[in-house]
Amino acid sequence: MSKTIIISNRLPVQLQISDGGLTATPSVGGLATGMKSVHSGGESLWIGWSGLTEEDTPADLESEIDKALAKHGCAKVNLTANEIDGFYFGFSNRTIWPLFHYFLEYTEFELDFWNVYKSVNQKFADAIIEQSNEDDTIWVHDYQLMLVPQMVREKRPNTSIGFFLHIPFPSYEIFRTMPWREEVLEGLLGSDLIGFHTYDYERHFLSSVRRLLGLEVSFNDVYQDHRVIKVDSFPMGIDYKKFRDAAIAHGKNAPENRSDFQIKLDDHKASAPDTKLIISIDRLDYSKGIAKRINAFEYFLNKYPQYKEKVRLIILAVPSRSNVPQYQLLKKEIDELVGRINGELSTVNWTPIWYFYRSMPFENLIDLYTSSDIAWLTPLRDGMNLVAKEYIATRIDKTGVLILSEMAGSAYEMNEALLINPNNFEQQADTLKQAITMPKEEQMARNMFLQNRLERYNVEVWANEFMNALNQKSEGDDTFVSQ
Ligand code: GDG
Repeated sequence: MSKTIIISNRLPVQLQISDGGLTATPSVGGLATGMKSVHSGGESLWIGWSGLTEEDTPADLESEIDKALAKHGCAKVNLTANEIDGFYFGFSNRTIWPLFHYFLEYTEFELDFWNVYKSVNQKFADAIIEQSNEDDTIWVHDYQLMLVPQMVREKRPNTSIGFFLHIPFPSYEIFRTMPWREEVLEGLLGSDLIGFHTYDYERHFLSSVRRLLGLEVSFNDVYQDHRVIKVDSFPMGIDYKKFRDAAIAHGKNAPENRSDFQIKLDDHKASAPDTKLIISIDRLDYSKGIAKRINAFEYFLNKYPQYKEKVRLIILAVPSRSNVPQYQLLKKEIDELVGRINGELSTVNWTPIWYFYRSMPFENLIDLYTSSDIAWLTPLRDGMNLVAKEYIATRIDKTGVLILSEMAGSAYEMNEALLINPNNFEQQADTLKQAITMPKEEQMARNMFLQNRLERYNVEVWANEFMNALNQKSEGDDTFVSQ
């Protein structure tokens, strides 16, 4: 029986080794949820790195780990600490991530990183070959594994292979600076279907294929060596029901069942009922524009001083890639900015910024979404940005204002939000004022459209549409004869 093979850098399962033994818990990320409809019922296998390096895996637990993963339909690729350094912290996060988010100044073109990236991609491809049959369908995810489709194609010329990129694909002018640009494009073109979040990313990719490889591109088909590769956009949705149900349950919570965090938020509201809460939630990443947002907040308070003591910015910055120097510098910059602004502007009754550098449990994330009046998300570049969608999904009474950067992929589908250019402080200050003073009826009218769309195009629909397009592609006879 044919099955679906999903491949991503990390498995959707968290392994923990302690004195009590081994535990494997499913992770609750967006990708894992979205793939539920694809990854279920024993007809699929998910291949990825377990999160434990070879050095950290006790030899006597090896088979126990394999068994624990198999229970979740997963199989692991073993990686050494050195490989993680070069492949993940190196090429993926010091070359591809900054380049694809237009941070050329942070991009490092290191031959050593590239070589490890190639060899680790080969490891993933080998694991796929070993665990799959010719008639299986393969879905590869994201920028860490861009060479895998071609590596699998070499051994499996007739297998159906899909690839989805979760981050932006940059314009040709940016992409062309990479020394290994042709190899990366060739790697991706091993797929039958290549998916992006937006039409713009798709267009950028096709332009690079045409100009760097000289291949024929017609509409959204690429013609290569008697093969036709389909390129399309599939904007990723969220698990709408999960967020909505959590918000409804949250609203019904008896006061004694409130989380400690919610009690603090409620106390704050009770003591300052006129104060508007603005939230921003991101991984601590330079692409998310957190430092600029804090500067823009200071600008806003100086431009409209009447809002001092009337607004509070809550920043949740989730630790991320702290081995990469750029992330360490950013952490320092944000610590200092928050300290300076709070030091300069705080009063006995008011601290302008509450800053949390940690990951919060899902329950507290819902506390934040449901307690805030405004969500302010200002990425400088972002493939999609799911936080924007999650915030809207949790607004049960349809109130709440979303201010969203037009540089986020989600902005293309969220026109009713207040869209801003994150580099324009003047515009952001005025938009914050607009959000603070927006009548409830207007908030509700905007959010009604947003919620309807999010409910319809949820993450399951996203996964199914991609799989259907891939299956249709392999059913159709679209090999071509070159002239
Ligand atoms: C990449 C692309 C694209 C955040 N803080 C906490 C927490 N979260 C959850 C959110 C959301 C997810 O993490 C973040 O997703 P984003 O889409 O905002 O951003 P990236 O992590 O950069 O994801 C992005 C995405 O892939 C999907 O293709 O949208 O553009 O960069 O789901 O809820 N969850 C919990 N505690 C936290 O403190 N539990």
